[in-house]
Amino acid sequence: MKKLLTIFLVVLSTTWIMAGDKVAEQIMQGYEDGSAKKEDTLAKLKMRKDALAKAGKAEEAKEVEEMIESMADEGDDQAGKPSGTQSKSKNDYLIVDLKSRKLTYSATPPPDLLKNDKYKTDKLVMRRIPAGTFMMGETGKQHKVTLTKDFYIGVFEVTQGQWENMMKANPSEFKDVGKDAPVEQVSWEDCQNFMKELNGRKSSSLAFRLPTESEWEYACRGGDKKTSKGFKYSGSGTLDEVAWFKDNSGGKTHPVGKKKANELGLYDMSGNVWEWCSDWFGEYSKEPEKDTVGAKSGTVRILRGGGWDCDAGYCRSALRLDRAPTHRGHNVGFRLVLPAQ
Ligand SMILES: [Ca+2]
Repeated sequence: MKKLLTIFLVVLSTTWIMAGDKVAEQIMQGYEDGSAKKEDTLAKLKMRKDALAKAGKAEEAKEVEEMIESMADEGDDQAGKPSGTQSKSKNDYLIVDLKSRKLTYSATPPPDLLKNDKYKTDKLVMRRIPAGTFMMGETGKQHKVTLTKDFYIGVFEVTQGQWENMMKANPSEFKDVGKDAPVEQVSWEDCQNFMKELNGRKSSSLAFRLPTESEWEYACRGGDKKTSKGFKYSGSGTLDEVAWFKDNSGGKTHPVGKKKANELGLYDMSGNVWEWCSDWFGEYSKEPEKDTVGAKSGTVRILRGGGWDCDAGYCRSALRLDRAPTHRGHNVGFRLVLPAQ
């Protein structure tokens, strides 16, 4: 009996040490939800790092060290400061807990955004896009569009992990790529069901939806003149820097957030998977427009951005594609929008 108990205790303590990431994650959670100060969080992370190093967990200790470094690199304007001292950009980022539907606002992206899988599975990270005006459509045929309201848009395409969290199933063809790869084989109508689930089937104030085509292109182009650098693709004139497409994808999707972000910190707007927009397809107006929502009715919905199997030309920020709302493809996914309050 005593021997069994000893084994149990050894297993228990080993498990605790193995869960290095989990402990660091819990420490970070307090910082992200604003209940812990930056200096206290840093001190706790340093203690955790030392404990891991002592226990011979060099790899885990290094991960925590990286979290500490990226936090130290941040400016002072961020979540975790007492209210009243935050700048008006305190709501630049929104972190959605997919299980509890809790929304947490922050001035900065999570320091471990690209390193911690939870932001690509159990949580959803969105960026606030300020209202503004831009030139929409193909060069030479552009028309002026003004978006009068700020909105949040996912920094990543919706992933297989996030889809599974809501729908308890994964329709994707490329399951082997991982839970952090974009969900595909989802129709426009499937996406509506996902959003119903996320928004809550009962009374709820959540209003996640697909981006309108103009919101999508505005975000893809990096916003208005103040922020956009006018690239041909989202975030670069060189597609390989920012996108998975025919020439570099190896015939499959890739985990989100592995290429360079665009001017607004959004990943994979060009390439990886095509992204559904809310609009019915319609011809553009030649006149300036505001808050466009597409044709009043139709038979095909808009897709944007190109996918892993596309030639570069299909990944241009201006390129439009349309498909029936029931269409499912192994190169078609989506990202979410939430109107800003
Ligand atoms: Ca994409």
